[in-house]
Amino acid sequence: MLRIALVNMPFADWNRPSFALGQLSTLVSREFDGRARARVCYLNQDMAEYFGTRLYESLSVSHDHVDTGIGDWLFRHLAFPDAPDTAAEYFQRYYRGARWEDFRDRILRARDGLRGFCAELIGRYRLDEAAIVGFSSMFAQHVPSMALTRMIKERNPRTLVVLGGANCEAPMGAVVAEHVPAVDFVFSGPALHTFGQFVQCVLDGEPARADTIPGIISSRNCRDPRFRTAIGAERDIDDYFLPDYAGFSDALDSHPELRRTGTSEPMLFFETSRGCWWGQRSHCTFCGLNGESMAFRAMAPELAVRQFEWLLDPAG
Ligand code: B12
Ligand code: SF4
Repeated sequence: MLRIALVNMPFADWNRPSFALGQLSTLVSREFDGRARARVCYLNQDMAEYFGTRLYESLSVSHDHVDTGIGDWLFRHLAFPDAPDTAAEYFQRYYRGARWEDFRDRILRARDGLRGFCAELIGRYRLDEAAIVGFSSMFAQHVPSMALTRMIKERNPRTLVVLGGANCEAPMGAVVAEHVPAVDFVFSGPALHTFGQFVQCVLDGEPARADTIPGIISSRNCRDPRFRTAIGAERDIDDYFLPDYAGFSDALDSHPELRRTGTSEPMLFFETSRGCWWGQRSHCTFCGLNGESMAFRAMAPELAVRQFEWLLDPAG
């Protein structure tokens, strides 16, 4: 049985599941039943407890912090240990003055303990024993994912580490494949076809065969324009994937402190459309979606209703 760990890193909100990882987990059970098993691991909730719920909430959503890149900066020394420390320059540029003194102390203390805590989490979730570890990267999850990737590879170089999500869509994904050797494959754009194809390559003992699949980028194919600028083939939205939320509810159960001390309420997602109705006519200048994933696609209404029924009564 191929063991796959799908990881949601900080600074994803602690109170929401990763819809992407939930879908990919369902894909694995649907297409590889008995041959591969996926589990979604909410390390962001462990990290929320580590930082303290209120500080974590503010680091992940407040514009005081989202705009300073602090989520990525905090994990920089673990992802790129050979790079010189930038704490002095960073705090010269951001969080200057007496108003931020306590915050700076708290952040530096938290940063000092991150290596030990990440090592503990790798052990707790047995990430170095998985055949494949997949990270979903949106916004400030990028460097935290690379940090853990590096630490997993140090423990077990045979674990295949892959990265996908909004931060990996072409042309960003190719740059990661080129410059971050610890990441074996990067998934650009939709992955409901490509991830299954990749798992099949691994089951066949030929992971490098994935280099021939548009939407999957490695250090070998990243300079070839056919792969560098490609996104994965789209799966019909009416090919219905209920997300696997089991890992999310387990994580909430094992971190009651978050609900007790946080200001956010847990919530679940549903998907009834993809792309953007507005953007396909008039693309906003600050938008992170590219032209290829912009076309609006709506789910058949009866499937949307079935999804709501499932959300309201998952056992029914
Ligand atoms: C829903 C949504 C939200 C929700 C929920 C976010 C959440 N925590 O899950 C809310 C409203 C809370 C939100 C908030 C924010 N969001 Co938002 N959000 C979206 C939106 C509309 C959809 C994301 C989604 O779930 N799609 C459905 C899933 C299934 O698609 P997906 O994530 O792309 O996953 C597919 C592939 O990428 C791939 N994949 C993904 N992960 C992985 C992992 C592996 C291993 C593999 C193989 C493949 C893979 O496979 C999936 C299936 O095909 C996108 C825009 C968009 N249409 O994509 C913006 C978007 C992701 N958000 C964005 C931003 C910037 C933010 C904020 C930072 C805004 C802010 N300044 O506060 C916050 C961050 C909140 C936080 N800390 O978590 C940007 C991200 C840019 C970037 N490069 O990362 C996007 C792309 C919007 C944009 N126009 O630029 N967001
Ligand atoms: S930012 Fe992008 S996704 Fe949002 S409305 Fe504008 S075009 Fe659509």
